[in-house]
This record gives sequence, structure tokens and C-alpha cells, in this order.
Amino acid sequence: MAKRILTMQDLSCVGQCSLTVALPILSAYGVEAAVLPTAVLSNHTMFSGWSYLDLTPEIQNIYSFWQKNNLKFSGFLLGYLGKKPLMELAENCFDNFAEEGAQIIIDPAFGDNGKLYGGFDGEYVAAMRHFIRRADVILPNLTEVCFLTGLEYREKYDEEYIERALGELQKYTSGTVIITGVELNGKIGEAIRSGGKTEYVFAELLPKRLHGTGDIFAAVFAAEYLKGATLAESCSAAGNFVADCIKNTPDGHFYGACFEDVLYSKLKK
Ligand code: PXL
Repeated sequence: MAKRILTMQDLSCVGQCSLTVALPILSAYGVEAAVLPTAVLSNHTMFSGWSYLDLTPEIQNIYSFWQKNNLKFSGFLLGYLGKKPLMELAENCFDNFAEEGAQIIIDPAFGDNGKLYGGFDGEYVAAMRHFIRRADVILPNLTEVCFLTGLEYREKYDEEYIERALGELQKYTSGTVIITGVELNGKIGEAIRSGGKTEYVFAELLPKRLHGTGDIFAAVFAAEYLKGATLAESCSAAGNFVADCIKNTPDGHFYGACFEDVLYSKLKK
């Protein structure tokens, strides 16, 4: 049966992140995408200012109509939420609208490069630490792992440090832990801890870091995984797609990765 995934994150009108990335990618990868927009922003928060319309008060109302229409989802992709109460609302959503066996994929999406994104604090991190117990798969980067577990953040590290990071995070979730953006031996990839075993998947490491690549990764990963690819295959597809997006992004394009042409060329194949 066709998969219908609900993705819950903000709608930044401009910025190649969250819903503007998840929707086209999920659809192009053959998954029906339903959305629960948590807020509407003029642009994402890496620009120098933004408007923010909080949609939290509307969510129960949306749920009441989903209930009446008996809607269910075969998977959930959680990205940038931005406010603590949204985690509780997300849990209500899992409880009421999950099909049997639905997969919950959580990207904590609160920081990068050793720092929290603007507007986040320790309380938000603590709430996320509690929330991730519901995940079947969690997709943090190393910054997020360190904030969630108290592990010291390092720019340079080895496999032993990553093993420690995986083990620390497993204290908070029984789901699969996938640390994204792991740089080892001149490559970039994911460390996947599932069923007590660790597996690494690598892609090309490019000399450029762009905003929103975590959101692109999560969308491709979720689509592939829901359609039956293994964890490693899903990471590999997502990592290679992100590498192509980075290559396709002209210098000077500062606010996101240009994924559109990469998607278009896939459609033409
Ligand atoms: O890509 C993560 C993200 C999503 N949504 C908003 C953001 C960010 C990162 O800063 O600001 C609004």
C-alpha cells in the first residue's frame, strides 16, 4: 500500500529548509506527504531577522478533523519544532494517528557546529531528551548528541568517540540511533547503531557546509526507509543526494542547499 508520511515542522517562506524541502523531496521520492506546519516564518532563523506566526493553538483543531475523518499515517518525520509544547502535541499525534507499525523518525534539529540555533535553550534540550524515547529512528548531528547527552563537543575525533556518543544517546531511546555528518578518514557519513551493532555509511566530504542539509538528508532518508530500503541504503541515498546538492549550490548562495536541479535530474532519468 502507498505510504503516507506526516511531516511536522515549520514553514519558512524562504530558506530551503523544513517544509519547503521535505514536501518536494518526499513527493518526488514517491511518498504521499501530509504536513503539520507548526509555525509560519518569513524566512529561517539564519537570516538576520524573521517574523513568526505560531500555529500551536491551531493544532488541536486540526487533530479534531483528522479524528472525524479517521486519518492515519504510516510514518512521521519530525524536524525543527522550535517550542516545547509541540513535543507533547506530537506525542498526541503519534497516539491518535499512527497506523499499526508506523515509524517515528525524529531529527532533533536544534543546533549545529557546537552551538544551539537562535531561540533554543537548555529547557528545550531537556524536553527533546524526553521526547526522543518515542523515536524509532533518531537523526541527530554531533552537536545535538553532545547537548542531549552532556558529551563534550569536539571538532576532531575518532571512531572511539563516535562509539561513545552512540552509547550515550542510547540511554535516552531504544530506537535506532543515526549520528549524521560524522567526519572520519576524509569522508562524511553516518554512524548507525541498531540492534547492538554499529555500521558506517560514507559519502564524499565537500569543502563547504550549507544550512538545511540536515533537513534534505532527513527527507530522503525517511522516504527511502518507509519504502523498504535498509537503514544503510537509506543513509547512503540521502548522503549522496546531499553531496550532489552541495555541489550544485553556487558560491555566494548562503542560506541553503540548492536541491531543486538535483531532484529534477532524478525525475528525468
Ligand atoms: O534547518 C533547520 C531549521 C528549520 N527551520 C527553521 C530554522 C532552522 C535552522 O536554523 O531556523 C525556522
